[in-house]
Amino acid sequence: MAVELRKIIHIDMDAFYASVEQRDNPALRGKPVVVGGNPDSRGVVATCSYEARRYGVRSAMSCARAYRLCQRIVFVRPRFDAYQKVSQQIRAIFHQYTDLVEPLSLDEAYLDVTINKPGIQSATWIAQEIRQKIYKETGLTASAGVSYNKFLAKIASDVKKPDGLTVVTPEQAGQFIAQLPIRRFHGVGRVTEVKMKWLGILTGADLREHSLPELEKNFGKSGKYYFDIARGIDQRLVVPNRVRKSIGKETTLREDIADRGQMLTVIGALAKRVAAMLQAKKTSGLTLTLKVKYSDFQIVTRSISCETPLENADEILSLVEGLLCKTQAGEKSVRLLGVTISKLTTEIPAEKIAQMELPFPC
Ligand code: DCP
Ligand code: MG
Repeated sequence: MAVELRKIIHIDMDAFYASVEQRDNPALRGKPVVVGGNPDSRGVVATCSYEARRYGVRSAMSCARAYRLCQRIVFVRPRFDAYQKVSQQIRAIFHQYTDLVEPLSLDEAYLDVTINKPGIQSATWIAQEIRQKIYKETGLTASAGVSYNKFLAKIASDVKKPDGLTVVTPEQAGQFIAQLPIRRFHGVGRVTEVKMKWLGILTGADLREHSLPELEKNFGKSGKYYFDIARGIDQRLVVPNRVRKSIGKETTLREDIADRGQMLTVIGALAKRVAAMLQAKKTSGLTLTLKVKYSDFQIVTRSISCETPLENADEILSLVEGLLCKTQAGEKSVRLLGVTISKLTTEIPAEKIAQMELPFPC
């Protein structure tokens, strides 16, 4: 029986925040630009222009380190409203083609265009049209990956960044996956990468040589996922407008940090991103959770519930410091930080919110 293959596009804006800054301030064009904190404080790089990447600057690196790598870097503060606006513009373009749009962040989404509104046969053609429309309407470039599942489309969108398009056909998939270093596989984090290398798995081809029982023995439930993706199999659907139970953001730090001030800067950036996401979803939430993963990989979470819904970064920040104090962060160094808002008001009827008398454990 012939299996009908899907047509999936993954779109990701190039150096998103930095490109918006360069667009809006011509003096920044062609220059190494970092969006984030200050080089003389404990700021962290949210992102940087491709000019800055040539010097080795990367997201999540401390701004001080970025400055050491390139002293010509111009440091710019983020303007979330501007990013939000572009995000709405690109989503409107996606919906001209399909409502099967699954946004992953402000600048990134999956589209299932197997059946699409204009009735275009070629997903590659659609991806090119979308990239052109994005450029015309926003003045910004996006890269796209086109394939028959999410896994391949996402990796493909990264291949010719910036301003590129990569197609992986079913015929090409085997070869494409075989040469991929395993760290490029979505879902393979730093820990798994180390373990895979220890097992002699460096590329997709190596992964493919391991049997399902072997992979399950070493990676538990994820073993089946790795087994499948090594063969180009990924059945995950593009799920539009997921009903979210929480909105959060976490970041694995490029280097472990032990300084609380530095942690608060990272948390501040996370709080701003979470607040922007809450605004985009027109929601707010009653519970704030801080997640901390120490250098020894132990994970702890600390939560606080409020009477009135949290919706902006300042409200989140004012509470999150207290939560950090309830962890051992600082005594122990930290490799990951996360901020999540749950009990979203969109899930709770308005009259219930008014009645609620939640404890305020502070
Ligand atoms: N971002 C952030 N902190 C991070 C990673 C990302 O604040 N640790 C923000 C800034 C980015 C945006 O999210 O501009 C999108 O993230 P991407 O990973 O897509 O990175 P970019 O769009 O900046 O660059 P690329 O061209 O590699 O996609
Ligand atoms: Mg991007």
